[in-house]
Order: sequence, then C-alpha cells, then structure tokens
Amino acid sequence: MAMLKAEPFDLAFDPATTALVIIDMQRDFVLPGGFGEALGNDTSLLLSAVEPTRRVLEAAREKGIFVVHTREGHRPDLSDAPPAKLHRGGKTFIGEQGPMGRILVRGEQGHDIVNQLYPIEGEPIIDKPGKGSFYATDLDLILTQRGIKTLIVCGVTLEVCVHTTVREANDRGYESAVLSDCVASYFPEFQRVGLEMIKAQGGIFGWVSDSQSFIDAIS
Ligand code: TIU
Repeated sequence: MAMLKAEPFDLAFDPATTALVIIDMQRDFVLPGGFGEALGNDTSLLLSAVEPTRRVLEAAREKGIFVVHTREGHRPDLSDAPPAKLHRGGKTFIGEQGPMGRILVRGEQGHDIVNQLYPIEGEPIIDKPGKGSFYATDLDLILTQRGIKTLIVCGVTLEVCVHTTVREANDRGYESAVLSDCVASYFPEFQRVGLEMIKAQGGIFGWVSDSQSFIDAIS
C-alpha cells in the first residue's frame, strides 16, 4: 500500500487498484476559440493545470498505473445532445463552426485532447455526452474489470465535469483524490470553494491532494 498526503486525512491506496483519470483536457476548454471561450470564459485560467498534470501522467506511466482519459462531446449529428444542453438564452454553441472545428463535436480538432497530455496505447479514452464521466459511458465497466478502487483525478473544469465525476464515483463506491494543482476553473473563487466542498465534512465525497504528493507517494 502507498500513502497519499491528502486532506481531510491521508489516503492509503494500492497503485495496482488505482486509476489516474484525466478529465476533458480538450482544446475546446483550455484554448481560445472553443467551447469555453464561446461561453464567455477566459481560457488562459485553465492552462495552469496542464503542466502539473503532465508530470503526474509521466510518473503514473513510469509506475504502470492505469490511466483513463475522458472527452466531453457529441456525435456530428448531435443526436446525443439534449435540447436543454444545446440552447442557452437563445444561443447555440455546441455544433457551431469555430476556428478549431465544430464546437464539442467528436472528430474535430477542438474536441481532442491537448498535445501535452495526449493518450498513448493502453490508455482508454471515454467519450461522454454529459458532464459526469459515468453517465452513458462504459467507464464503470472498464474500472470494475481492472479491479480499480481508487481514482486520482485531474482535469477541467473543477466545478463542472470534475465535480460531477467525483460525485458519481463516490456514489459508486470509489475513493477519489482530486489533485488541486491539476484541476482548474474559469472562476478563481470556484477553484478554492470547489476544493473545499470535496474535503469538507470529513471528506464528504473525496479527498484533496496535489501533484507532488501523488508523485512522492508512488516513487
Ligand atoms: N463550462 C464548464 O465549466 N465546463 C464544461 O462545460 N465541461 C467540463 O467541465 N468539462
């Protein structure tokens, strides 16, 4: 067993039953010209999470820890995008043409994962239509087949897809540790409060740690 320095208390984990889950590190969220910017956000705030996540990914690969990547997006015909998600205040963003292709549509440049964190062979990519990584995907099945019990979570945005995924994971019986410098929000106050929410009440739906603590724990 390894020990992860974390809040509200340290988390014992077995690297053999642990997965690194990297959520939605897609150009559409972290670079200008995609979904994040179309919604009025400053995408540069998300870039801070890329380099710490790259270091965590490198360490996890070295130690043979199972890695899973997720992408939020839709089929080109948008048949898996509910109208309630498509239309916001009379505007539509998903499926519209942007500088990186059609926004949040599978197969487009903007929908794909940034080069620094690009998946390699053996690392499943979960294409999800929603904010949660378990909803309408085979993530739970894949994790169960490998006997995974603990999730180390990185990605964007903290208060949307990371939170939804960690809450879903908690209900399914996984222990999740979110690495604070490997997640990011378009809203600095959400970054702070989003981390507080996870670890409050004795770790109500997870743990909070950081990239160096995870790297130290597996070294
Ligand atoms: N807009 C926003 O903060 N997030 C999303 O729409 N998706 C994810 O968090 N991936």
